Amino acid sequence: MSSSATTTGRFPQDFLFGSATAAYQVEGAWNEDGKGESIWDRMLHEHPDYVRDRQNGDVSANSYHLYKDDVKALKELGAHFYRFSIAWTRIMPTGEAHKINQPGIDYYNNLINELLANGIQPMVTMYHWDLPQWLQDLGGWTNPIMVDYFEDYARFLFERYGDRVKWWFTFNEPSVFAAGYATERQMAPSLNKPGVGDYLASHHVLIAHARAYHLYDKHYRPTQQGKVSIALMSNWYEPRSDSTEDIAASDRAMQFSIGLYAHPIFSSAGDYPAIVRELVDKNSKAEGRPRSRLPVFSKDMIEYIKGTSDFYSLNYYTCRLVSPGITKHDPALRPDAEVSSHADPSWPTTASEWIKVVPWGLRKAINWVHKQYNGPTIVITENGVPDNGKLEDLSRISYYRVHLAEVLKSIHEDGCNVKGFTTWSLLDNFEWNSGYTEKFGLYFVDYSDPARTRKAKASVQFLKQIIRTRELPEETQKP
Ligand code: GBE
Repeated sequence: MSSSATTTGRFPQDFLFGSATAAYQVEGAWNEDGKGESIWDRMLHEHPDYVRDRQNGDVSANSYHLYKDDVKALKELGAHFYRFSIAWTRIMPTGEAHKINQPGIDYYNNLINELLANGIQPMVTMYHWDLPQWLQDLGGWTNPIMVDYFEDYARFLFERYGDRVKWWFTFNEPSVFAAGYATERQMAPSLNKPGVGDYLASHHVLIAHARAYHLYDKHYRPTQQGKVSIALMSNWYEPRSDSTEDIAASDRAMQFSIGLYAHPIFSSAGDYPAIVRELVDKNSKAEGRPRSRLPVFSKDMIEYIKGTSDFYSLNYYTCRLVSPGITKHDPALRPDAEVSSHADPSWPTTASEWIKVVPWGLRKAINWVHKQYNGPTIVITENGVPDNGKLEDLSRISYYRVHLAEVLKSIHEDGCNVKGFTTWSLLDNFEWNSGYTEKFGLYFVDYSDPARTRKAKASVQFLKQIIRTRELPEETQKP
């Protein structure tokens, strides 16, 4: 008998299941009804060669027009919530709060109302990478004035939607989108200022996050009673061996990829992790710079940022083995981390180059967060894998089976406070630099059909049963 259900128990009564998307990846309608231009619109219109199939999000799954179909899909799945993002440029075409776009506001009102009418809670990401180009022209996240613009935007969202939206994420994966300031041809804005642009952007993003949190806390929480968090890419970096060097490399990898963002917010000390401060300062000095490439928070700012999240939002996809050295491919492992990373050749591969199936890495990541940050409530805000294009997505079923089993272990055996799980993604969508070649959806989207019809893959029935019964089916049982 190989039942994970009997060995690891069930998902608690209050555990929530849902699915996620992001505006640029699904909405399409990139210039309709007054929407402004975002940095992804600009970058991919100018440089189609940055994307494997030279496609972009202009039309995508057309959720701007087909959101009712998306809600039907969520309903069929039995999802408790839908995590979607708002395109800043739909609400404020330039990013400026005195120029608002009513059709954009209506769109999210309609989506939110449709979700609630179907018993599905909206979870809203304010920023999933699509900055208004107008703000990028001012320097984007490298300019501290962005903190004010983001606060204006957050205020508007709380004001207009907070009566119905009770779950907010300020940012999705700052470690990933800050890489747009460090690299070329990948993330927008493709600024290629490694070790400078990415830290500067991250610094201002952390302050902007804290501003939005305090704004909510002070002015909206008393009446709206919701929660605010920030979604952090939280892949696991396993030491390559049990040598002290490799264990130290693993710690550095975790501190540079996660701690850089989580430590200022979730730790009791606040501020950047000591090892990050130490290494970037040391390297900046060795380079002959007059100051560190990693900006410094004042004492007041450290206090201001500390504690600004109501729970920990954990995105997990995969794992790497690490030892001392340098990594080129993983932007979260900046050269300052002095870490070299590899996938173990024995790990099962997937339709995505970078995702290897390493479910125990999820359990380790959850436990790491639990220990580092005093046992916060954790919601898994993304987990998923692309398939090979067939409706019988057995590889996705087995990916979720093994990852959900690790979530159960982290709850029942490790005592971690995990309260929710989110599949990435509801729909086949625009997968950034991979275009439409990587299909992460529980629902197939027919991109050859202008109607963009959605069809449930086999994993929908599998997940639906888990959501209904709160337990993992036997391995032998057909989904
Ligand atoms: C998340 O990011 C995003 O939140 C979501 O928008 C995205 O669709 C989803 O995951 C799936 O990717 O040289 O093969 O290693 C790695 C994931 C490219 C962050 C993969 C780009 C991870 C950033 C290329 N990475 N991705 S390589």
